[in-house]
Amino acid sequence: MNEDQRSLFLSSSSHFPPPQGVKLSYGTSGFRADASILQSTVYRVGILAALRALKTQSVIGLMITASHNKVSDNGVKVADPSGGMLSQDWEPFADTLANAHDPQHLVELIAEFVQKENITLDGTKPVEILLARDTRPSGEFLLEAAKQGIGSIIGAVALDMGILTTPQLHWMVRARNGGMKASETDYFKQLSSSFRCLVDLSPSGTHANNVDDKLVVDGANGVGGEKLEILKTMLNGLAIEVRNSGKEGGVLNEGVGADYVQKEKVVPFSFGSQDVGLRCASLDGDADRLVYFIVPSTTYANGASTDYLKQLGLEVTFTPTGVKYLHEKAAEYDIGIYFEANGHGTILFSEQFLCWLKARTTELSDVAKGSEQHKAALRLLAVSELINQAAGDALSGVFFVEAILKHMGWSIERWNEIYEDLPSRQLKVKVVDRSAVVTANAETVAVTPPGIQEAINAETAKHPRGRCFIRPSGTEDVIRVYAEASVQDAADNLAQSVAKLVDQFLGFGSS
Ligand code: G16
Repeated sequence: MNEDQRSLFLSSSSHFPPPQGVKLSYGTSGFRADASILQSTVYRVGILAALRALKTQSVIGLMITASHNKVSDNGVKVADPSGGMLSQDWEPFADTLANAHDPQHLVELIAEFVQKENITLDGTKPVEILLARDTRPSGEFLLEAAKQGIGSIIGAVALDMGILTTPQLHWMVRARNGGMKASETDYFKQLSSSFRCLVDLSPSGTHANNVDDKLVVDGANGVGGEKLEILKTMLNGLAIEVRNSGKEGGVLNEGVGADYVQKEKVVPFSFGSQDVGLRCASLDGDADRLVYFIVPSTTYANGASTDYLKQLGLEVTFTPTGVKYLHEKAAEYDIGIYFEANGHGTILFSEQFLCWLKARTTELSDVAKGSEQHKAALRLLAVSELINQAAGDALSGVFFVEAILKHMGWSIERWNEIYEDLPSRQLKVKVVDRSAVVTANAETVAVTPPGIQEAINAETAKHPRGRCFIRPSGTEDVIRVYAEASVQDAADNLAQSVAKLVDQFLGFGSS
């Protein structure tokens, strides 16, 4: 590292001392904490993103969001050149950077890493980092810290894309690295044209059964509602009403949003008896989760969905919670589909499979054009454009679901009937130290604290079809408890008794 670079680091890092007495870690979805302590972390992630761009010689993304967390929290995460999450091998360096105290030490750590990774810091090959944030008020000053971090690396250029959904930023990074146009308008155009294409390819006569009724969307008082308002003006024939868009004065993620609807099993603020029979959907704060529901009960996947998918002959595999694990697994298939129960998810198509599909659409004889086989290939290609392959995207998800319902001629009730959910309950328990729970087998077994898994097993055995597990949250200071059983009361009781166990083993002893 040359002297200019060294002194640039020293002077800029002295403005961003890390918070005292806090150890931060790049968790399930980047760093998350109360926004007031995040300035130095975001500055350092700016440095990390710039180094990642130099290392890969590609466009990198930096998103400031705390997604479903409360409005006073914020967070930061990096999007890799593919548009996916930061490669997991770089996470330990992110932790080291975030927790380094003295500016001199920080510079030494960076110099060492740059040498190990063979990164050239002479500005001869400039790189770009796309920055965006959600609607949290703290996003503005945190974005400034990220710019300072990027600016402290010679040859790294920060491009502020403004307020975006998280999946929009991931999409832009992927598109730019693929040599495609990547503005917000390009994103809207791709979604709307592939949606129109799918609707045009729907079998005729499938628009019956109330499927043309309007869709009512809860925007979680976040960025998604506002973007959906723009997108819907580009589409005829789809009536969408957006509520909780944030303009009505509601608070982000408070009594609204996909996390609230799915975990609490209640309808969001401003939804009620007037909406019975309508198709409703809920986004989360940064619009990367989507949950469809009907008033008064929610429809989302649980253990019963696994059985259903297996019955269809599909291969089902498990990973720990977190899209960063799921995405990596899905990328191993020609078509990899992952959706978490909480509404995150997307579909990945391998390049090889897409090439094969394209060949199917062009190589067919004139007679075969217009055949069912031809249409099926065109549909799959349109799906690969509509679905955001960089990251799970609630906006693209809405249009994908709407296209499928139109294609099948299904109402939301009909969709809900394809299998029956097992009753379930999720609870969270505040604990002194969430890292005291260590899990194994894709988070289905708690290895520590000793004895807790045996106690959970004993509770679970009391309930027919009981299933229960605990895991430390990757985004909040809590332990999550998930329980299923043959009837709702039993699922509720199982979750309650295991929450008590968690509290006895490592909590504050309050329950
Ligand atoms: C993030 C991840 C999700 C994961 C969720 C789990 O969601 O992106 O893949 O399901 O965390 O959160 P926890 O560990 O607290 O249960 P988000 O929407 O907060 O970015």
